[in-house]
Order: sequence, then C-alpha cells, then structure tokens
Amino acid sequence: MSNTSAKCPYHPPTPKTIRDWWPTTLDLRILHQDPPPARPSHVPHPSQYAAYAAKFSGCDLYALRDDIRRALITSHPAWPADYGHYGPLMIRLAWHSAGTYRVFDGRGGGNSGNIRLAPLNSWPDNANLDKARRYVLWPIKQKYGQSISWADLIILAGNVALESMMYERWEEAEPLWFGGGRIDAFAPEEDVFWGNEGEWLKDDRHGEREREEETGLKKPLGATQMGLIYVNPEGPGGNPDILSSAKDIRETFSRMGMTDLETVALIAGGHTFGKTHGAANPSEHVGAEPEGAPIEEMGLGWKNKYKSGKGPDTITSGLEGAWTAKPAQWDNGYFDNLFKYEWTQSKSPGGATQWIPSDDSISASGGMDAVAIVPDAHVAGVKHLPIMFTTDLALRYDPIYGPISKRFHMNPDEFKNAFKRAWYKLCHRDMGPKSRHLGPWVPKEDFLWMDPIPLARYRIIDQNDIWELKNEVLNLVHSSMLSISDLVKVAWGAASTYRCTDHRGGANGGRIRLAPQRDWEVNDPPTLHKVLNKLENLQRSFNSNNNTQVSIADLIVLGGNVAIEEAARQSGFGDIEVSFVPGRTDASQSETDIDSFNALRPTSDGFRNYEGPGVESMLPEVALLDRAHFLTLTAPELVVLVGGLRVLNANTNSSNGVLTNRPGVLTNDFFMHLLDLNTSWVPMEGGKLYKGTSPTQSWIASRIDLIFASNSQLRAISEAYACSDAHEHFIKDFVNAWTKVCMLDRFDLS
Ligand code: HEB
Repeated sequence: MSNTSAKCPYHPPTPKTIRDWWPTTLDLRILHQDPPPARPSHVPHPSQYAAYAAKFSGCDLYALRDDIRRALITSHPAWPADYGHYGPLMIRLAWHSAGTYRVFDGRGGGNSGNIRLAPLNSWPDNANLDKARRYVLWPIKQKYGQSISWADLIILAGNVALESMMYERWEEAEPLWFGGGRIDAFAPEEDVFWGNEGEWLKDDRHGEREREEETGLKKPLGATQMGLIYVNPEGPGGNPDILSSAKDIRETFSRMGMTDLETVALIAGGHTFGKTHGAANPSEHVGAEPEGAPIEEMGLGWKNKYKSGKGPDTITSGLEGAWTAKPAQWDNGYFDNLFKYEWTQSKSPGGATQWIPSDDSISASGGMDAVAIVPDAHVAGVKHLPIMFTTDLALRYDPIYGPISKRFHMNPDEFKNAFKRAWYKLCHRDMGPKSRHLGPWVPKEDFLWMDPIPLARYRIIDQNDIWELKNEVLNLVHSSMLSISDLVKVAWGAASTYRCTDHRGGANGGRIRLAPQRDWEVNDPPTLHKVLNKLENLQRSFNSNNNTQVSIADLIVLGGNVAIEEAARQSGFGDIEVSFVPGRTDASQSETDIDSFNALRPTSDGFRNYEGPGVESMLPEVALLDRAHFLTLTAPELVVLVGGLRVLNANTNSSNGVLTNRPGVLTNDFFMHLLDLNTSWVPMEGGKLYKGTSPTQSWIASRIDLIFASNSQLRAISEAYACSDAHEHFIKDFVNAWTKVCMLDRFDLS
C-alpha cells in the first residue's frame, strides 16, 4: 500500500501554519471541532440528540432490515461478493468501526461514523472497507436519508449480516440486540491521539520494551501498530510468534474493555465468516488509500492493478484464504479446524505469513480431498485448504485462551451466546446508558458495562421540596458545618467525570459515594466523606418525613448550586438562581464495575489544579483541554469555569491559583490578578509552580493558571472577563457553564 499521493500537475505551495512555526502552542481546536455549521442544517449534530432520535423514530427499521439483507445477497459487478454474500465484509466493517474504542479515554468506537473520514477511512487495516460502504450501503443510506445515520447503519448492517448467516431461513431470523442513536461526525476528529508514527504500520509505541513485556504499549493507544485496529495478524511486528501474539491480543482487547472470554468469542465468531484477500503482493499492485488517491477515484482507494483487481484477484490484507468450509454460515467450523489440525507456516500468494494444516495432519485426516474443503469464493468447483493466522492460533495455544476455546468448541450454544453478547457490547460500548439507546431491539437486560442508572421507583422531589432542601443546605453553610468550597468541590467531583466520548460518568447514579470514586485522591476523600455524611443525614431525615424522596445524586448537585448562589450573593451581585432539574437516582455498589470505572479517574484535573501520580507525558494544560473536551466545553466556558472554581477555592488540596483575598466568593478576581501588570511571575520547583509577586501581595500558581494569560487565545477570553463591565457576565457565564456540566448526563430527560 502506497502512501504517496498520485502525481498531480498542479502543486500549490503549502503555506506554513502556526503549528509549524510554534509546535508547542496550545491547540484549542479540540474544543471547537465539527461545529454545527459544518453540516447541512437538516443533518443532526452530535449536540442534537433529540433531533436525531426524532428522525430515527420515523425510520421503518423492519423495512430497512429487509433492504439491508437484500443488498447483502445482491452482488455488484464493480465489487463482486465473495460466496455471493457481503455479510462477512459487512461484519468486518462494523467490527473495524467499533473496535477502535479504548476504555482509557472512551475515544474511538463506532458511535460517530468516523470510519468514513480521515484518517480511519485510509488506515491500512481498513483496506477495501470503502467498497463495503460504497457498493453495499450507499444506496440504502440514500434511500433512508437522515432517518438513519451512517454510524447506525454500519452497525445495523453488521447485525443483519450476522442474522442472515446465523439462521437457515431469513423469515426465521430474529433481530439481534441493537440500539440506535449514533450521530455522524462531518469532520475528522481533532481529539483522538492515534499515535506519533509518521509511517503506516510502524511501531514507535512500545518505548524500549521487549516483546515479552506485557505492559509496554503506551496509553491511551489501543492498537499495537499504527493503522491497525488491534494487532498484527501475522504476529507481533510480523514475527509469527504465537504466544507473544496472544499477549498483544490480551493487551489490546483489554484496552477495548473486553475480557478473555469475550475476546475469544469475538475473534472465533468473527473468523467463522468470510475470507482474507491476498491474491498477490499488495506493495506491487495496490494504489493509494482513499485520502491520497487521485481525484477520479471519487473517494475510493486501494485501486488494485492485479488482473481484474476484484473478485478472485482482490488484495486487501495480503493474507489469503478462509477459516471454515462454510464461510457464509454460522457453525462450529472455526474451532473444529483450529483443534483438528496441526498447523504449519506457509506464505500467501501475497507473501504474508499464515498457517495451513501440516502434511502429516493432512494425511492423518484422510488426505488432501478430505482437508481441502473450503470452497473458492468465486470459482465453482475449486477447493482450498483452510487457513489460520498467527493470532488465531493464539486462541488454541495461549494458556488462558486455550481452555476457553476448548470449552466453546465442546459447547456450541455457549459459544454462540457468548459471541452474541460480546458483539452487542463491542458495538454499543461507546453509547452510554440505556436511555441513549433507540429502537425496538434494545435488550431488556441491564449490563454492568453500561454503568446502569436505576429508575426512580418513588415520587421524586418537587419545587417545594427543592426550596426546603436548599434551605437545609444553606443552614449547613451558615452554621459552618460545610463550606461553600466543600459543596462545590464535591458537586464538581461528581459531575465532571462525564466524558462525551463514550457518555460515561457524571453525577447521576451518585457513584461518587461508591468505590472506586470515593477513594480517588482527586476527590479529596476526607472532605468528600465529610460532605457526604452531612448530605446523607439530610437525605435520611427528609425522606422519612416526606412522601417524595431525594437521591444523594440530586443532593450533591443541589448542594453545589446552593453554594454558588450563596457565593454570588456574597460578591454583592444579589440573588441568582442556578437552575436545577431533579430526578437523578443512586446506583448501588453492585451496579458499579470498579475496574471499568477506574478508567474514568482523572490523572490530572486542571479545573481543581490537580496533578496526581500516573500523569503521562501530556502537559497539564493539554490534559486540561482534554478534560474540557470530555465535558463538551467551548473555550470561553473552559475559561470562566476555571476562573470561577479558583475563587470558589475548589482545588484538590492546594490553594495554587486561588488568586483572591476572598476565597469562596464568586468574583472575577482570578482574572483581575492574573492580568495585573504589577505582578511578575517566576518559576519555582523546577517549573512545576510559579510565584507571582506584586508590591502588595504574592501568589502561587500552576502552569494551568498561567496559561490563561500566556496563550494568546485564552488570554483574549480572560481579558474579557477581567474588564470593568464583566462582573455580571462572568457570573452568568459561570453559572451557565456549571449548569451545563451538571446536566451533561441527563439522558433520562430527553
Ligand atoms: Fe478479522 C477478516 C485480522 C479479529 C471479523 N481479519 C480479517 C482479515 C484480517 C483479519 C487480516 C482479512 C482481511 C482481508 O480481507 O484480507 N481479525 C484480524 C485480527 C484480529 C481480528 C488480527 C484480532 C486478533 N475479526 C476479528 C474480530 C471480528 C473479525 C473480533 C469480528 C467479531 N475478520 C472478520 C471477518 C472477516 C475478517 C468477518 C472476513 C471479511 C471478509 O470476508 O471480507
């Protein structure tokens, strides 16, 4: 596969960008990517979930499902279907869409249709999936318009592919679990870090590690090599070492949030279908990927000059062959073959290392005619030996995968069931709680990996209750049992775990009172426990005296709101009301997957001036932008929130950057003092902190604080909040941004 674009007679000079001149300048584009004007106004934007849900509800899903099934078995001459069925290709498309998901930051995954856009549309591992979208799905997308997003269509097509190959007769095929609600991106994502490598399939992501060492892959990367969904099929770095390959699989699939059992089910289930394509050597015959291909290829890529370039001459991965004798049908053939034969290394016509049954194994199994029973995908009567990849053999020889594979081999129903469940998880892992899943095929069952939020089975508090509870909280403040900063810190700690990348976290569920969140250093456990204690007392007495009930999750947010209203009052601004919508509920510890929740732990949180152990190579201000992106904040929202949280004294265990003499009062002092011409700043502690001195006072602040004055774009916003006409705007904007963060996870409302 070449990555040099075709010769073009017109080469415009490439102007240098600001990024070229000053590579370390903080890049705020992550906050303003793919804005609503970047798409036609009738296409819902990710921020318009309800609009998409409305369009989706107008989609005749049963008719769509039939149309997809018909398309799967209707071969298009421009890209003839293997075995007359596009099902396997469609499963690969869905899997490659979903499989980029990584638990660390929730990025990747199939929830944005980003496989249509660069760089994923051109990743070597996604070769020829452009054909799957173009020849099979585009006519359907065109017919159904905005009632189904590309992202939903791709996953649904994967499901329909499975359904049509898992049942003898289509009329009997039951729809697999499916939830809609994925909204398409219209611009490449600025936020996903896919790796530093400047070359496809390079591996600069393991530091000095030896292959044997399991933990070398740098966070937050999901794949072992640039441009791969997960691992190299031929083995680590192309070396056909089965056991090391198993380690790479475990490492990367666990980054996708999969257990060993799920991993085996997925790989074996997936490779029950379809074939691999390596009619000849890719580097000799295959042209540029879509993003680099000549304009007349119309967005397609990987033009193959080998013979017909398609059908039997297809070159995709460069590996060649199929795993089972019935590649367009669900059966136990994968495990049958995996365990039946001894496998020996061989080369595909394309020159890649793959495995075929050994000569001894062939004789022992009744000779070539008995073993070469894999039909050719295009030529009737021609038969082939089955193949396996190095990564497939890992499922037999790895000491953990081996026994799981054996069990699945002996218990086909268990295998099928495990595959269905793992497939559903794979394709829905990044969609958030069940209230975000649309359509008739959403399972009744609750899954732990969805961080279930229980329904309120009681009458929730009304407006009178809210006033009463606010008074109670205010009494706690006035009697100095709790401070404004205590309440703000806890509410922020709860709400700010939200991440838009996979819609996890947030205050709903009240999980800040459960493990692991309650013990995270960033949440300042002693303060957290003190606040929870008081709020839980309040909750108990309220709930036992009323016929409505309040959750701790609601009380935590309400507490933060009360504190902010009081802090605004103390600044002389008068009465403001921070809007509050009740209805959050409390999850239990058993509804909380501790391991998977730990992925939400902020290693650094600039909003609280916190940098903990385990901070990776990211600069604190870059990590701050990352969190701001999780919270879908614009740059002004980011600035006003940090400025407000500082004066409210909401830091974790420090007063760095609290540039006010009245901590706990909602003023624009942070900006006033940060931009004060009479203060000069010098680094201390080796540049981790800075000391600011003016003739009248001195401050300590972090890089995060100073960035709001040093970066020209952020400074422009800070200046606006430091002007004499800013006080009212500052307070209103702060309250709006605060409310936005507290409402990010309220999918139950729409
Ligand atoms: Fe797979 C195919 C690799 C997993 C599903 N894969 C394939 C191929 C390769 C691979 C190389 C070939 C391509 C061509 O065409 O050439 N995988 C792989 C790896 C892994 C995997 C390395 C990890 C270990 N798969 C998987 C999963 C799934 C799948 C998980 C699902 C579930 N695949 C698949 C399918 C196919 C494939 C279905 C076929 C396609 C067609 O046929 O077209």
